[in-house]
Amino acid sequence: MKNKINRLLIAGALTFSAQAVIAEEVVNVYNWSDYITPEVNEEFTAATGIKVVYDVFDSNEFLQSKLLAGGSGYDVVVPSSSFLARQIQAGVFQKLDKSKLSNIGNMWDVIEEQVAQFGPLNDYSVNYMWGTTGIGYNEDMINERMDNAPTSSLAMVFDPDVVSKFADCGVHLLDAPEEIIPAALSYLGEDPRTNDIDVIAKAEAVITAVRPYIQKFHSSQYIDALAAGDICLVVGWSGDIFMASDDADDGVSVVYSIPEEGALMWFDQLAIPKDSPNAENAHKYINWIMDPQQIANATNYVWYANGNLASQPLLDEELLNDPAVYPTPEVREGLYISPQYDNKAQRVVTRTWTKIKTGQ
Ligand code: N2P
Repeated sequence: MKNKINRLLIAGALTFSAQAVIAEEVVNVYNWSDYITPEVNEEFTAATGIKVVYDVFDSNEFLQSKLLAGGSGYDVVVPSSSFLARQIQAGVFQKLDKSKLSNIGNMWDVIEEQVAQFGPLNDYSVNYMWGTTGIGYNEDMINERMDNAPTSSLAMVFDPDVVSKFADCGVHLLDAPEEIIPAALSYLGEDPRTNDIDVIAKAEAVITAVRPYIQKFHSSQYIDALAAGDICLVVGWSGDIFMASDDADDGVSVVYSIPEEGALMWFDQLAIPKDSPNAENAHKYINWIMDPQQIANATNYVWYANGNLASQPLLDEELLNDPAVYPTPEVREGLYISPQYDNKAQRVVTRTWTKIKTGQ
């Protein structure tokens, strides 16, 4: 009897330590909200035994403050290219070990070339998804308030005579200074990528003039709010607006338009912080995401284009053929990439944004 109890205790201890070993196999991923289908992570765990601890954010600035503080504990993070370029310079990231990325050949050179404009990003990262920043609106609510509203122009949000008509149905702007300030400049016909602080000041004037009509600066709540008919207009991210359209309540029609004045085309990149606790697993995770079927499943779910050429035959045709998701070369001509601010312009942009938001 006693022996039996001992055996049970030993068996229990063994089970416990075996679990402890399994529990050590994790990858800590920090990605944008509403940007994946859960099966991608579940199937990764089923295939590798590595648990995915998945946290989300909705702001590059927020991610950056965690990375610069160090010791974030994350193994894989997803900054946008302009931010990633600065973070690489600040020494936050390790180079990818491409010998561990057997799926690297699936990536799309067109996107790699775009990303390379920001610096040696392809040594440190691979593309997750990319998209545009444009206008999302509720068709009926806009039509009720204005005949022939300029729905494909940034006048929708930056012309006080226009946006004031929509203030009562709810207008959101992204809380993303490095996207909204360039948008205001492109509305003015100025270079959206400028570092000239006198030109940046013109954006401040534009946004300040419409500030009374903006209900909120926020970068994720607009998905549900648009879908429920709680807001009627947003400057937001392409796939998020498609998602709102897809999820919309009965009778709610949500539309995305790429502004005719030009729109930002951004690239979100998978990268491994230098202090990643599980860099080996991080490489396995990134390689999994580069599997054409996995990233196709994610794109088919979130409606963002990805940088994986081999995934294209696996995408819903509706997505691949939609120029608002995969812009045609003509549409692409109207798109610009993020500004790269020097320190001075950066400080001005940050200060300007606080001033705009707080109204001081
Ligand atoms: C997904 C947000 C897209 C990321 N919800 C914008 N860089």
